[in-house]
Amino acid sequence: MSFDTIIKGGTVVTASDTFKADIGIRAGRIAAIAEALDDAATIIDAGGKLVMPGGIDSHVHISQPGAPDVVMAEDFESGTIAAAFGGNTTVMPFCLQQKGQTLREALKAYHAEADGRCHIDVSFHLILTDPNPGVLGQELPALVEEGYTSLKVFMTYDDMMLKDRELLEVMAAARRTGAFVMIHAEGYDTIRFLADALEAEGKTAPYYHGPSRPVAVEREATHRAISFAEITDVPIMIVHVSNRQAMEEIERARRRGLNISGETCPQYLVLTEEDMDGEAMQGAKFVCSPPPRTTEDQAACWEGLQHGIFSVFSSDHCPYRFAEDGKLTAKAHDGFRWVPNGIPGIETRLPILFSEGVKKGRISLNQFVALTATNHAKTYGLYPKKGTIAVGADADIALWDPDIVRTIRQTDLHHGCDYTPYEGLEITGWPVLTMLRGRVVTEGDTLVSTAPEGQYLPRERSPFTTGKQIL
Ligand code: DUC
Ligand code: ZN
Ligand code: ZN
Repeated sequence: MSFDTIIKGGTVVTASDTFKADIGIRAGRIAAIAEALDDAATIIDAGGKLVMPGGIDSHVHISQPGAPDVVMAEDFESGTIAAAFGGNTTVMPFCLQQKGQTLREALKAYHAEADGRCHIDVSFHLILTDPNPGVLGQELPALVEEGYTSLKVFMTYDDMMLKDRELLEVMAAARRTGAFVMIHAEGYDTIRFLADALEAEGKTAPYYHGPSRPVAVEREATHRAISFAEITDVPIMIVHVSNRQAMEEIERARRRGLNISGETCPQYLVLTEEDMDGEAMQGAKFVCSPPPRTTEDQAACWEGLQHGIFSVFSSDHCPYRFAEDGKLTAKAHDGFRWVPNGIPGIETRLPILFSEGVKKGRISLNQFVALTATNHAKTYGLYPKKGTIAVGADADIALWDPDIVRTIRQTDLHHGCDYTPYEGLEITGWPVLTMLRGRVVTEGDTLVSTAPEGQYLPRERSPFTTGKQIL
């Protein structure tokens, strides 16, 4: 039996097992896993390496329109290249419906940006900002059938927030259609109330972004979202959870038998509120929402990852340059509330979790794979085509050197942003080769992929919505 490629002599890691094996790849898929395979056009020596499913980052923002004077520092070409260098083979950006737009108009614009430019596979979640009867009654059911099976809603931001009644209507529509709902849980009015008070006291520096969105703001919104999910009987994912109290809301809801999932991100493991304090607007480099918290909240997020309260670990890559078209607009100098929310992380998500998690003994290798690939594929309807190493799965694979020591430096990264909030962080373990459907995309510091081979992935409904729960 001959193969296009054999990955030879590595240690294969899945969400459940770790074992020595060769992997035979044919026509872009894994065709065999065995003790020893021979006979292939290409043999890749994986001796001393970990052979893991390519990462799936189910929470990234790419080419997302924002305020008129602000430009997102990433397009689909740079974003998917950076993701590949960071060991990923699929990313799931959001397609933002702007107020007054139909979902189809928003999708048309995003596909025009993405199609033909991606170096790894891509699939869109929808962001609903205008859930009118046409959107919920006609567009959404049709789009779910076409494979746009997840959506995000916001409980804050002037141009995105939904009122409580609208959140309930979206959840009810999700129940009818089988769409899976992701929630940005921070309360609009609580933030406005606190931000107004801080501004009145002249507290306008980026540091005050944190005090304007304290833990109670996130906890209250998380509790409200979970209550709405209970009332409408839908499973939901609380995204980018930053602290113990919000995590405990999810834990309590689960104990009551509710189907509530949670996600956390690198910024809540290695950054704190102190990072937003700095001279000359430096703190703006760390402004994201929810904001980074305390070391105690970091410990809580680790517990959430260890105990399965958080089933997915995503980057929430949302990059803006430290420049006039990003973090430093004229208005941003006037006050923290105008600093664009979001930080880059698409390339550093996996190394940070590997180094801080696996290498420091906080999580196992198998938990690493589950949290960064398998659970994303399962949750969002891509499994078993994506997210695992198994016969028949796409040959989306990352080879890792588990012992290489590197320091995160902006100058070494490939993302479109001009800084990294993780500058100087020492990392042990880094992906050294990323393969998409059997073709090498990146190797070491080299972009091997010359033409963008990434495909758009329509998805099945989440098993959370169909009752076939598999996590
Ligand atoms: N929410 C996100 O998911 N990303 C960046 C900013 C935000 O508020
Ligand atoms: Zn959000
Ligand atoms: Zn996000």
